[in-house]
This record gives sequence, structure tokens and C-alpha cells, in this order.
Amino acid sequence: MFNDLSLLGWHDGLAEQLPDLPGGAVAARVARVDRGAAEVIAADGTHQARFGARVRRAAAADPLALPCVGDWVALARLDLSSSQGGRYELAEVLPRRTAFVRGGVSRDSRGGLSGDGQGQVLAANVDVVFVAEPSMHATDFADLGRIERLVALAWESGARPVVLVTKADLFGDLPNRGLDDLLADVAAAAPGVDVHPVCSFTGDGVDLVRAHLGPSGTAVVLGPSGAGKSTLVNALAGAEVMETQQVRAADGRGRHTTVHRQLIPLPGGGLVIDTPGIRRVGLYEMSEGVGLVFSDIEELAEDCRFSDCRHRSEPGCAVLAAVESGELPERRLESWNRLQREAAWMARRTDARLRAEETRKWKTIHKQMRGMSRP
Ligand SMILES: Nc1nc2c(ncn2[C@@H]2O[C@H](COP(=O)(O)OP(=O)(O)OP(=O)(O)O)[C@@H](O)[C@H]2O)c(=O)[nH]1
Ligand SMILES: [Mg+2]
Ligand SMILES: [Zn+2]
Repeated sequence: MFNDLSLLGWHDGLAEQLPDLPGGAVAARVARVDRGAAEVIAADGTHQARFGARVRRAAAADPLALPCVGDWVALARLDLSSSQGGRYELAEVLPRRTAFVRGGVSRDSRGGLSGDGQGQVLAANVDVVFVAEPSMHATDFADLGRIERLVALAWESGARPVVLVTKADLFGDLPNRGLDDLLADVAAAAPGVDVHPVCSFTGDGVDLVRAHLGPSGTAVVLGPSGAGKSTLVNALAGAEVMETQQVRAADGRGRHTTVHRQLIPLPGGGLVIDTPGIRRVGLYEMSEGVGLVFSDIEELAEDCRFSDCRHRSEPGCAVLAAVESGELPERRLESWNRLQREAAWMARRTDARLRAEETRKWKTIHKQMRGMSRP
């Protein structure tokens, strides 16, 4: 029971957003979404609530409006007279403070990734995005490119990214490469972002993770399947709240053990959202996210001779000079190029969609006006 909604992350500003519904409405937080219905936590406990007409209409017009884990919602109680107790309807989604939106991805003809223009809200009203990346995959080290993508999306969401290098105990030191070297590489891929190694088995680093939550903060854990996200959530909760599973030996990638996104209130305060593994994520509409992940490149670029330098072959390019000198890893410049292109493509696509919507709207209005002026 959450008699004190502030433990769920409720704050005063939200009360003003709660709509006046005819039968009265209570606030609740979405813990899990299933087709057309949600599990919500209200002050008096957990309820199942089906989506109301307003919510369904909004979601039909814009998939991003679909209720999502972490959302604050207005809950209407139906059938007050019914002896079976209340049935609840999710009447409205309150405005989101932050939203982690991923773009859909598809493979283009050259085998590269490109966005398909579809966005999906993975979690709402989140304060911290934990980007979980295992220290070791089957044969390879942490995937820095995936970290860059997730951190860019995290910045864009309005939440604060934190990178967790999970399963730190599995990192086998090589003669000339230790865990510290990996952590340095990860830190360089996410400037200005805290990076923590974690081992959920021994508990090493788990307290540092918890410290990011504070008394009532909400975090979401994102990362590939088998990264140990659910194991970490269990370590934070101090109980087996999520099912975890051995990684498949064959490819080390693991099956998807977690198949639902789930909001879990932690006993010591704060909330965490566990998610199914994501292998690939597309960028969604970006304003600053990519720039923040590549602040080192942006800073170098200030010294390029030309202000519109694209760092390809221009003379006097400070970025290329940094690659040449080894100061900037070439991988990182390539990654920046890729994400820049993707963000630009996404922006063009959004513009086109907005234009199309605008045209449609005006067509409807003109049609209505013609209808009205008819005798
Ligand atoms: N050695 C080691 N193994 C770990 C650690 N954390 C998790 N594992 C193991 O890694 C496997 C996958 O862990 P999960 O927590 O199920 O991974 P997940 O990220 O939730 O995976 P999905 O739910 O499929 O996205 C399990 O066998 C865990 O026991 C760790 O810190 N060290
Ligand atoms: Mg899991
Ligand atoms: Zn340049």
C-alpha cells in the first residue's frame, strides 16, 4: 500500500494535472501495460485498469500517447455499486515529465540500420536511465556503439544517463587490457556520464547504483538481453522480484527472459523499471542528445578552420588531426557520423510527416467549410 504517493514519485505539480472527472478520479502510476489494459499502483494498492475511450482515441491518433510504464494516470472507478468491488478505467494519461523514446529500426539495402519513423515510448517520468552493458559478450568486449546510442536517447529523454558495466566479474584480464582500460573506453564514449562497474552476485557497485535513485527517484534499466538487468533489479529490491536466466552457451546473447516492462517500487525508496533486452535501437527525434554524447568531438570542432567543417577531408580539420594523433579513436568519429546521419534522416522524416498531417487537417477543415456554406 502506498498511502504516501510521494514514495511512488508523485509531486505536487501533478495534482494540478489531475482532471476533474464526473465520477471522481484518483492518481495512479502505471506498473505494467498489457494489450488494452494496465496494472496500476494507486494509494490503496494495485489494480487492473482497462484503457478508457479517451485514451484509446489518443493512442489511435498517436502511438506515443499509449499509456506506458512509469506514466501517471487518472483512474476512474466504474460500477461503484457492484458488489465485486471496483473496476477501474484508465481515463487519462497525465503529461509526462520525461519520456525515453526509441525509434524503430530496419535494415536498409546496404545492410545499414535506418529508422522506420516509428517511435515507441519505453518508459515515462524517469529520472535516471541506467544503460547496462555487460563487460564481456561471448567473445567481445562491451559494445561502445550501443552505449553511445542509448546514452544519446537517454539525454534526449530528459533523464540523466548513467552507464553500468555489468557482470564486471566476468571480465577476463588480458595481458595488456584490464577492466580499468575498458572503463576508461566506456567513459570516453559517454563524456560527462557516471560509469560504474557492477557485479550483482557479489553486490559490488550495487550501492552506487542505488544512490542514484534517492528517496523517490525512478530509474529504468536498458540494455541487451543477458546483460543482467533483472539480476540487478533483484539485487536492488533485495528479493527475487524478476525472473532471471542463464545465458545460452551457444552465442552468449541469452534468450529474452524478461518480456514485459515492469515498474518495481524498492523497499528502501525509489523505483526501478526492468525491461526486456534491446539489441538494436534507432534514434528518435533528436535535438541535443547526439551532441551531448559527442561533446568531445564538438569541442575539437571549434578549432576546425571552417565553421561548417564536416570532418571528412577538409584542410585544417582539428577533429581529423585528433584522430591522426590518436587523441580521438577513429571508431568514435565513425560512430558520430552514423548517428548524425540517422538523426538528420529522422528529422527529415518527421518534417515530412508533420507536413502531411498539416495538409490532411486543412483538407478536413476545407471540407467542413464547404459543407457549412452549402445551402
Ligand atoms: N557472472 C555474473 N553473472 C551475472 C551477473 N548478473 C547476472 N548474471 C547472470 O547473467 C544471466 C542473465 O541475467 P538476467 O538478469 O536474466 O539478464 P537480463 O538482462 O535481465 O536479460 P533479459 O531479461 O533477457 O533482457 C543470468 O544467468 C544471471 O545469473 C553478474 O554480475 N555476474
Ligand atoms: Mg531480464
Ligand atoms: Zn573538422
